[in-house]
Amino acid sequence: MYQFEQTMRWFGPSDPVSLADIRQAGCTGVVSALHHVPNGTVWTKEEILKRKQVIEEAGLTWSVVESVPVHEDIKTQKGSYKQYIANYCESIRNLAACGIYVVTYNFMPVLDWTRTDLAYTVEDGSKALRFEKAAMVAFDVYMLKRPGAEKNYTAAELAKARERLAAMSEDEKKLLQRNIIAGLPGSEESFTLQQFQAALDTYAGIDAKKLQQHLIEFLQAVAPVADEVGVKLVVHPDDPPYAIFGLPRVVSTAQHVQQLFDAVPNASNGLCFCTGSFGVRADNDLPAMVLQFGNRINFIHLRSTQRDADGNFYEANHLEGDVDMYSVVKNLVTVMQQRKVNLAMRPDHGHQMLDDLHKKTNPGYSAIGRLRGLAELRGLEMGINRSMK
Ligand code: CS2
Ligand code: MN
Repeated sequence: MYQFEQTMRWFGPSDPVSLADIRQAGCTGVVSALHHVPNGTVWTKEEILKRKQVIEEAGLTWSVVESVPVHEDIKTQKGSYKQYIANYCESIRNLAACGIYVVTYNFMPVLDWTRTDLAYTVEDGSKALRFEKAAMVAFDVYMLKRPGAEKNYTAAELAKARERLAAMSEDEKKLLQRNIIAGLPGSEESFTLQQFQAALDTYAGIDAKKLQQHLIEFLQAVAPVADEVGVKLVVHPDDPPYAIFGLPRVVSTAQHVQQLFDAVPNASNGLCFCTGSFGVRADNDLPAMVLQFGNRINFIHLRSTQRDADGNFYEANHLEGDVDMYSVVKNLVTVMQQRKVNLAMRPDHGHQMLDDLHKKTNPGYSAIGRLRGLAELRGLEMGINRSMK
């Protein structure tokens, strides 16, 4: 019987959630990255082994890297991008030499995952991450004042954003700005307004077609190296899975993903199946995507989101919200039996709840909310496994 390898993300020694906590949550592995190594720099064997040793001393395995970040120059094909690609290949070789074989990355321009509210109180009093459309538009058009931003929105959306802005205090505006561009856990960038606009400007003339071509060329350079050393590269989908700030998006839909596999068929070219990211779009059929990409899924993020008619969403409890978690897990269980592999899975984010409400935590990455998610998910998996016998 093949099962999820249960993991949690660990941000390294400064993470308020300890490796001992992660072990007590029932995990056997962790997902980690060398966040102190500047984006674009080679991950040396020495640094990798140092982190690996700390993890193993706690009785855990370093199962997956999330992420080796892709430098902006690679996405835009500017500056020293060829050097950065060579460095990326070197990091892959070094990870394999240290016995780490799954490497996550994303190809989102400028910003990693984006939310407007990091402490949205849900009905039961726990706190969740939320993306509110009107707040996003207000920031883009009236605070950042991105040239031409109005063209990306309808008159009704703009009116709503103006109303939203007028109701915000100065402190609330500062907080909104911080939430959007100061960098969420795991992202490698943090910006002031000016820096952010300058970063957006580097994408002038790069549409989705061009960005996709850059991703394909990146994979064409890196995948042969990954194939050779036995590393699986897994792309994390765009979060949210549609254009923001007028930036192109290329990993938001089943069609995008299929195009990547068609263009770069190498065995190492794989997917991090993140239900919380893909699930924000109603036109992504998640259980069907598991079957379509079953052979390419080499890492799994399980979480759910709840959409509303206005284009807002918040992170729901793992078994609630819009994601049909039962069908997703059932299909993943089937894929694992067919492929005869245990795939690493992590509960992706969780609510801030119970004691964690009084602690300083990384938004989305508090211990108890993720423990709740993981516990529910492993119960679901066990029930499915038993009933399939
Ligand atoms: C986020 C990101 O949704 C998520 O998992 O926490 O940090 C994500 O891990 C990265 O974009 C992957 O490269
Ligand atoms: Mn994810």
